[in-house]
Amino acid sequence: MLNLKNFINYVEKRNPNESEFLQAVTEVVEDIIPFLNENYPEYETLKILERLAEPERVVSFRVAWLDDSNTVQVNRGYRVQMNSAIGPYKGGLRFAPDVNLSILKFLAFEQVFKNALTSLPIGGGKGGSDFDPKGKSDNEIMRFCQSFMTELYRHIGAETDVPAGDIGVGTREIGFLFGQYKRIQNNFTGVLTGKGVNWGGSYIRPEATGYGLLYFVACIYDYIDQNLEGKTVCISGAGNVAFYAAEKAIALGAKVITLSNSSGTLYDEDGFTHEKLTYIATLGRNIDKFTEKYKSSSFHAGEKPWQFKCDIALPCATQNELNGDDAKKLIENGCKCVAEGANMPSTAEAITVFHAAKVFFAPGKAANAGGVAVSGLEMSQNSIGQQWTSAKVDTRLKAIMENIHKTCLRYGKEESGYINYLKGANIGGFVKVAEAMKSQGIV
Ligand code: NDP
Ligand code: 2IT
Repeated sequence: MLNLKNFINYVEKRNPNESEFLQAVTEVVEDIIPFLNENYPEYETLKILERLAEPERVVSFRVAWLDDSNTVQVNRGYRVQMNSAIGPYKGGLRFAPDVNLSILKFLAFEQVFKNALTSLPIGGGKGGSDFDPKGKSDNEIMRFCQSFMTELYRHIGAETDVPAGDIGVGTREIGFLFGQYKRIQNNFTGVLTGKGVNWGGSYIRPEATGYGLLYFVACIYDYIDQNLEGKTVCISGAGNVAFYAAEKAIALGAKVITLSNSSGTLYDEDGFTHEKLTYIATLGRNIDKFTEKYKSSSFHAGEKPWQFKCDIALPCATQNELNGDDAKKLIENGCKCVAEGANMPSTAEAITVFHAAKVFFAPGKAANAGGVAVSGLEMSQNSIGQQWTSAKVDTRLKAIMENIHKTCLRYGKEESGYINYLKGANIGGFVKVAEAMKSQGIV
């Protein structure tokens, strides 16, 4: 019998000082080990869990580049190729000053389960750099991306490893990375997703994570015979995921009252509208300027959104942005549903609070899988040399999110009737990857 404590100690010993990676592994094995002891005892001798917690390959490399004042800058680039049992490694690239191996390993580990849940043939990976894009010129971003790809290109490929965006990496960066890959390899191929729609990208990819998150939340409410009409929503972040989550929430009849970034939280008691969101998009990171135009709003410097009364909370910024105290505050204020647009935004303490209060808690690996799902659809379109309409991609995205919701119900429904979405997602993702690993032998 596998023992939870022993396994966590084993992972901790092998990966010292990697707190985020340990947190992500713990969050999964707490559900997997009891399930596995009961249903798949043979996986212990096959060391399936030990293998899942060990990246197939990690590359780390120097990225040197010249800034606009002709000063040499040195950053560190990484790619964590976690698991390829069900398809080529797939997952985003993050450019942010706090990027380190622990963060990329946690993200790559989560990605393995998330990608399996989409039901598409994609393995898990993640990469990035400690490069800080804030305040950099377009030319600096381009030179950094070119230098980064000049090493990364030898480790990736349309059927090997297909990176995409994440924090600090959007269509502009994917463009510079793609241009450099094509120049080095002399090959126009689907080696990255999140490309522009007129050069190989898929419609709906920018919207996919936020839209998919709301399709998942709509499934949760549909399950209890309700809808989102009139529900109050707090969102954190003001980037790709947060923005399109807000847009879709509003379209589904909800009232979105917050957005945020690392400087603070923007609150609008009247709720954001499509017009207000369009205006926010023009403000860049200066979302506090919104209050000058809209008197119903206020900016709360240095604060998080979780103090405001809402029915639904959607953390869409970064890991560990919602702690145990925030969770308690949300519950006190009547919040009934928390769905993660970001990866691992809730701390372990916060998740314990949500489960104890029996609120719906949808983990990122299920709720934010829409982004990578449409990336998978972009890979399909590239490989057959076609581009599908927005309507077709959106319909497929919705079906994928509904299917993930069904998987969560299948493996996460408890005797009391409470749906433990975390357990459902962990087991649902695990079963597919573990069976593939077993079939492929000891590798
Ligand atoms: P963006 O770079 O577009 O936006 C990130 C947003 O989060 C910004 O508003 C940023 O504020 C805020 N933020 C980032 N770090 C912090 C921090 N430490 N404290 C407070 N706010 C912070 O990234 P995305 O929207 O793409 O990603 C957001 C989250 O969603 C991440 O966890 C990512 O892994 C996850 N995700 C992304 C997917 C995608 O397709 N893009 C798919 C699935 C998940 P500021 O500008 O001030 O830093
Ligand atoms: O966390 C994620 O799922 C992403 N950043 C998207 C990955 C992808 O390959 O589209």
